[in-house]
Amino acid sequence: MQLLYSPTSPYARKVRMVLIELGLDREVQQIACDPMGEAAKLAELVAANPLGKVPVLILTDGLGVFDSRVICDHLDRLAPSRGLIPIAGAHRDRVLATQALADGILDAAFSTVVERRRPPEERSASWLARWEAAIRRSVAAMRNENAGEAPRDLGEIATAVALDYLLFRLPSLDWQSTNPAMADWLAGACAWRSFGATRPPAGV
Ligand SMILES: N[C@@H](CCC(=O)N[C@@H](CS)C(=O)NCC(=O)O)C(=O)O
Repeated sequence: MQLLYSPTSPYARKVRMVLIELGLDREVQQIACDPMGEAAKLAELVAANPLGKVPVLILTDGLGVFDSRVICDHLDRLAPSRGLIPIAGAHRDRVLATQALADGILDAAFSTVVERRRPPEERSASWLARWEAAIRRSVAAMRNENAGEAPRDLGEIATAVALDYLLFRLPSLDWQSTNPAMADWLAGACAWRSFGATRPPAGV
């Protein structure tokens, strides 16, 4: 299997953390690509995912599996003994809803990053304000037990990825000062091996 990813993509980071936590990282060749780069260099990416987005997992039969939630579900079924997604019941709903909240923060944050790169006269102040409000409400809604030595489930992985992406790309939001409990939780999550091994490169 191959994973097309970008080192700065938080959605790809979630998948890469899942690979490590499930002990599958050696079975998947990870190939870096820039989805926002030159169209001519993206033939392999768009062949695997017509949306032109990373991450994409290319299975041994050539099928491109996307998006990150579908990839995580696929990988989790390959390693049922570890299991990051509960098989059924209210616990499953909670884990998947936690992932959805974290991914929703990423959607708003990624849109903000892209919007801020446009010329000032083309930026939409109303969309930027709407995304910021959604991020602030969503971080305020986050709850977690103390971070253990390793993530308990996919919801915890997605939460750590989303909060760290905000620090990486939108530090001026300063979500920590209004959410100190989640800041403490993230400080604990920083010790996870999968978190440290997938940090985005500085200065990109
Ligand atoms: N919902 C998708 C989002 C993936 C996504 O937006 N990836 C970004 C990189 S962080 C991308 O490839 N963007 C390229 C584009 O929007 O054209 C997932 O969970 O995989």
